[in-house]
Amino acid sequence: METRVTKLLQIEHPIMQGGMVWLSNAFLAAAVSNAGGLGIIAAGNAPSSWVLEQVQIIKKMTNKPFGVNIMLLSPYVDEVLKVVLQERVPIVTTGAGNPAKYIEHLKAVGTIVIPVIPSCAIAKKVERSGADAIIAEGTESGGHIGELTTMALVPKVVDSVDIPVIAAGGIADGRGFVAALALGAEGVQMGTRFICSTECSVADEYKKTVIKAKDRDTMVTGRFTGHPVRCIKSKFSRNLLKLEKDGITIKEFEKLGAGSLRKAVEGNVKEGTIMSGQISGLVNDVKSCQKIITDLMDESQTILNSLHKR
Ligand code: TUI
Repeated sequence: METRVTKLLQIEHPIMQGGMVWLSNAFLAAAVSNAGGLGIIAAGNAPSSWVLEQVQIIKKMTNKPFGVNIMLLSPYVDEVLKVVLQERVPIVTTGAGNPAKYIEHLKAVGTIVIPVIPSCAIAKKVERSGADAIIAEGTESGGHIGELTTMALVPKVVDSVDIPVIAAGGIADGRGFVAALALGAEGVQMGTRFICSTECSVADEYKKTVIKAKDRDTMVTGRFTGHPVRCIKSKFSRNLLKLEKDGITIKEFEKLGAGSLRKAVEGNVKEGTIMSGQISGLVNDVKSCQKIITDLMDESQTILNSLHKR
């Protein structure tokens, strides 16, 4: 399938893998890129030495395009940016903030810049600042989220900008992919689906928790901090929400939350934060990135054919 997104990124399928903090490393990203999608390494809160190492690994694992996601709340943003510029990373996505001031530096070395945005106002701002495309991410997503649903956000963003729009949030199969195309998106980004891939190095307990999750098993903590996070309900996250309601301060909240994602990623799902999207309820198996992408494209073709027949 060819769209402006496949042409811009020079990839076979308009499918990107979300830059998930502590989950999206070079091994996952290389698997997605080798399967014809766009793999993305998440810089997250890691120092630039880790990002450099991951970029060097992925360059050995694939000749295909790949990206790095810069999480703008990270204390290491400036040093990560330096590594990304030095290494001539082909594509950069950004999250958790407005990347306007970084765009011209990245574009100056030929990097394609695709910010993740939660609203039309920010979409327009980053388009004016020179973004090549945008990822419109609905509140169904895992991790740090905006307020609008994918269904309400994507068509509105499509109408508000001229650059290509990639839909994210609540997409895990061919049905979601075709729906995103119907909303005017020219590609999708998926996170949760790729957590449950053979190549994702997260602990098995994390994958099992996503697979076990039903439709209503995610919750949002930290709304009062201005940085709400969607995760799977657990003893830890329920307790965090209770403390929030009891009037804990932002500082105390952040102290409790710090390091909790990493704990879960390493297998301590009881005391950790299991970031995952609402679509966890639809993800029922672990399969290779190649199979995730081929199955999704096959399902989409079947749906599109049946629509034509109606
Ligand atoms: O960034 C994400 N997902 C993330 S980041 C993350 S690490 C984290 N952990 C705890 C608290 C906060 C972050 C885990 N998951 N997705 C992309 C995304 N970007 N979602 C929302 C946004 C966003 C929000 C505000 C993008 C731009 C923005 O701009 C506000 C402004 O300053 O104009």
